[in-house]
Amino acid sequence: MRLSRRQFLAAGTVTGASLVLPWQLAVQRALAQVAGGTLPPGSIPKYVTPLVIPPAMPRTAKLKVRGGNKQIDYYEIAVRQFRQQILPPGLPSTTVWSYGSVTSPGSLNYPAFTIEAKWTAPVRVKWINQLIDANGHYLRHLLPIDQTLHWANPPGGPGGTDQEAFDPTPYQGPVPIVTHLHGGHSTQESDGYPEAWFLPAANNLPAGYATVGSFYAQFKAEAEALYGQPWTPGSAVFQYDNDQAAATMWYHDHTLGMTRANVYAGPAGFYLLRGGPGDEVTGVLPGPAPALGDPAGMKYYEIPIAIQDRSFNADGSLFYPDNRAFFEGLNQPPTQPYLDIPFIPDQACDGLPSDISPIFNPEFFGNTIVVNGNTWPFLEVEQRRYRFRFLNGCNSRFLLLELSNGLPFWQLGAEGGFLPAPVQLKRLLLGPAERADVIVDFTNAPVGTKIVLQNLGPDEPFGGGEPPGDFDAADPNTTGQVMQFRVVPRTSRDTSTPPDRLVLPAPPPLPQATRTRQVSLNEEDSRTVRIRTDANGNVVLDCEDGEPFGPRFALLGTVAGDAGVSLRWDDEITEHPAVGATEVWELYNFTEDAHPIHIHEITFQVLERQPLDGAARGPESWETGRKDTVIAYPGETTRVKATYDRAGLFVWHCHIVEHEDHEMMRPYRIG
Ligand SMILES: [Cu+2]
Repeated sequence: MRLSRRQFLAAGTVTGASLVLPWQLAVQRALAQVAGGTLPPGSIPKYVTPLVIPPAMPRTAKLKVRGGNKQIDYYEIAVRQFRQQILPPGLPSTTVWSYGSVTSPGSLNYPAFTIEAKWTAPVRVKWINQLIDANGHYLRHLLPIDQTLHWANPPGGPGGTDQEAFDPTPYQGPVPIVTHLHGGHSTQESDGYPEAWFLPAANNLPAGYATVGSFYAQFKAEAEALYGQPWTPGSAVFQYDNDQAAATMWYHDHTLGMTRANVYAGPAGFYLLRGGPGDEVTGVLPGPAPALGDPAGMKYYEIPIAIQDRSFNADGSLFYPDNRAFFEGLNQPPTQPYLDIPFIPDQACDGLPSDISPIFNPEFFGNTIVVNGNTWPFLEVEQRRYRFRFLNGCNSRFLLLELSNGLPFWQLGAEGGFLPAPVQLKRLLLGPAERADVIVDFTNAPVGTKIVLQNLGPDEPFGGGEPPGDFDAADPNTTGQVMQFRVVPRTSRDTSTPPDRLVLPAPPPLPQATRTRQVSLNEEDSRTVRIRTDANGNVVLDCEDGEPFGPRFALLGTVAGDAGVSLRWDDEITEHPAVGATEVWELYNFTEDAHPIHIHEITFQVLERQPLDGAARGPESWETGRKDTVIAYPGETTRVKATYDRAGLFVWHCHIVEHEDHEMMRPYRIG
């Protein structure tokens, strides 16, 4: 039996490395090269482009708060399409999307400029969808969009949005967007709810298309009443109170069923919240970070670093797969070995239609590493301490970072603010959407040293553990490298405190939990497509003796007895904490992979993890602060505790965005 990449991994997990059979080794070798577009990653020169340090996003205005003397930082930020040199000079530029201030055209960049926010000072953003051309006509998506998922579905028209469609062709219409502030403590209408998307105000929107998602009108009315600023067509006005602890946040698209493609095309940026009791560090942190009004040539010692995997074509365009065969490591017929099964809406077994989407890939691994918008950049670092805010901005890839000269990371914080104390780490594990606020001390690294930030995570789904025993590390020639640090002499005195002497503000203790919820992570194979592998290695339909084709999708749900109950995006809400309630959520992972689970609106404390048949263990040292995303390992229950303090409709989901887009997301309601 041929194993899919996922099944192979599961077999590896169960049997252990010592029992690998020869044919499995062949599969392993085949996996060593990550498939992608027509530009071979090995042909891209490394460490020729300096790291871009995203400047602070320019404000549009300062506004007075209604009935108060507080000021609001006001931004008008649009998503636009443009070309950027992501590959090194000499190679073609790439068409991407990103955010930029409409009142400062030079601010359009992938990744987006950083929004700098101050504790309790509100930030208001008018998010504008400007995915239109010079004639005001809508732009099509850069990437193939599968319409058979439960997705935004503008062609469904008003009343037919946010549903599955049965059209197997890629979507060619105007692009819906809605922005989520990841880590935000937002009112529901400002959270970027996946069904609150909006199309651009193009002058050729197709007749009959819905221009907004099913929750847009309600949230528009609520936000206009709250903030007094109208939502004009093609936009939404969100306001962020910034009343939570200082933290490394980021903003990115969250549209139902197409987040993977919207984010892969580029729109994402850092949002750094500073000040308040959560930022009261005893000692001096390395800085400064980019700020508004900085003179040219300013030196920065606090730098955000967004790591993403991408694949490219020879013409510089982004590659993202356009058919399910890619995920299976197969071809499309007639090229052998091929995947030849019926897809939605064609008939499969038992007289029933297929339930497998034709374009969608259950995960995606790029073969090139992009850091702050460039492939494999370098950064000159002085012989001093630096503060880096790492973000794993990959779609599916878990990163396991290590410095090639053995320098340690001092991790100070995670998604929800500072840890109780700095922790020294040789390796930094980051699941998709996780952040690590770290200090690296280059003081004693000799001038001229070239240090590679390496990635030892796998080029495939992560199940926990360390290489080489538990999995093969990423290809050391490509995805095993992230960026390079080049040590140069110090140009000024380093006034920062050695990391082991920093005293960090401990997160305030959470009250006793009043309720424990059991929720589940599940995976399903096809119910109507059964397959076998023929003598030529082709995977074909076999309704008589075949095995279920899979995976169809991963899901969240509840727990009954010792089994997961899978629920879909549009099933009734099952999680509704009371306003102010403190709850423990037990995340039962019944799948074969680790999933980074993100709960919107709150930050949680990771209490412990427990194998389904074993003893509990406490959180990792770097998980002892507040977090908003946690790795739930296969075959384990992960317990997280939070106070659900603000009423509203929010979501929780897996941040492998391919999973999130295809049912591994659930709404939940506070109050
Ligand atoms: Cu997942």
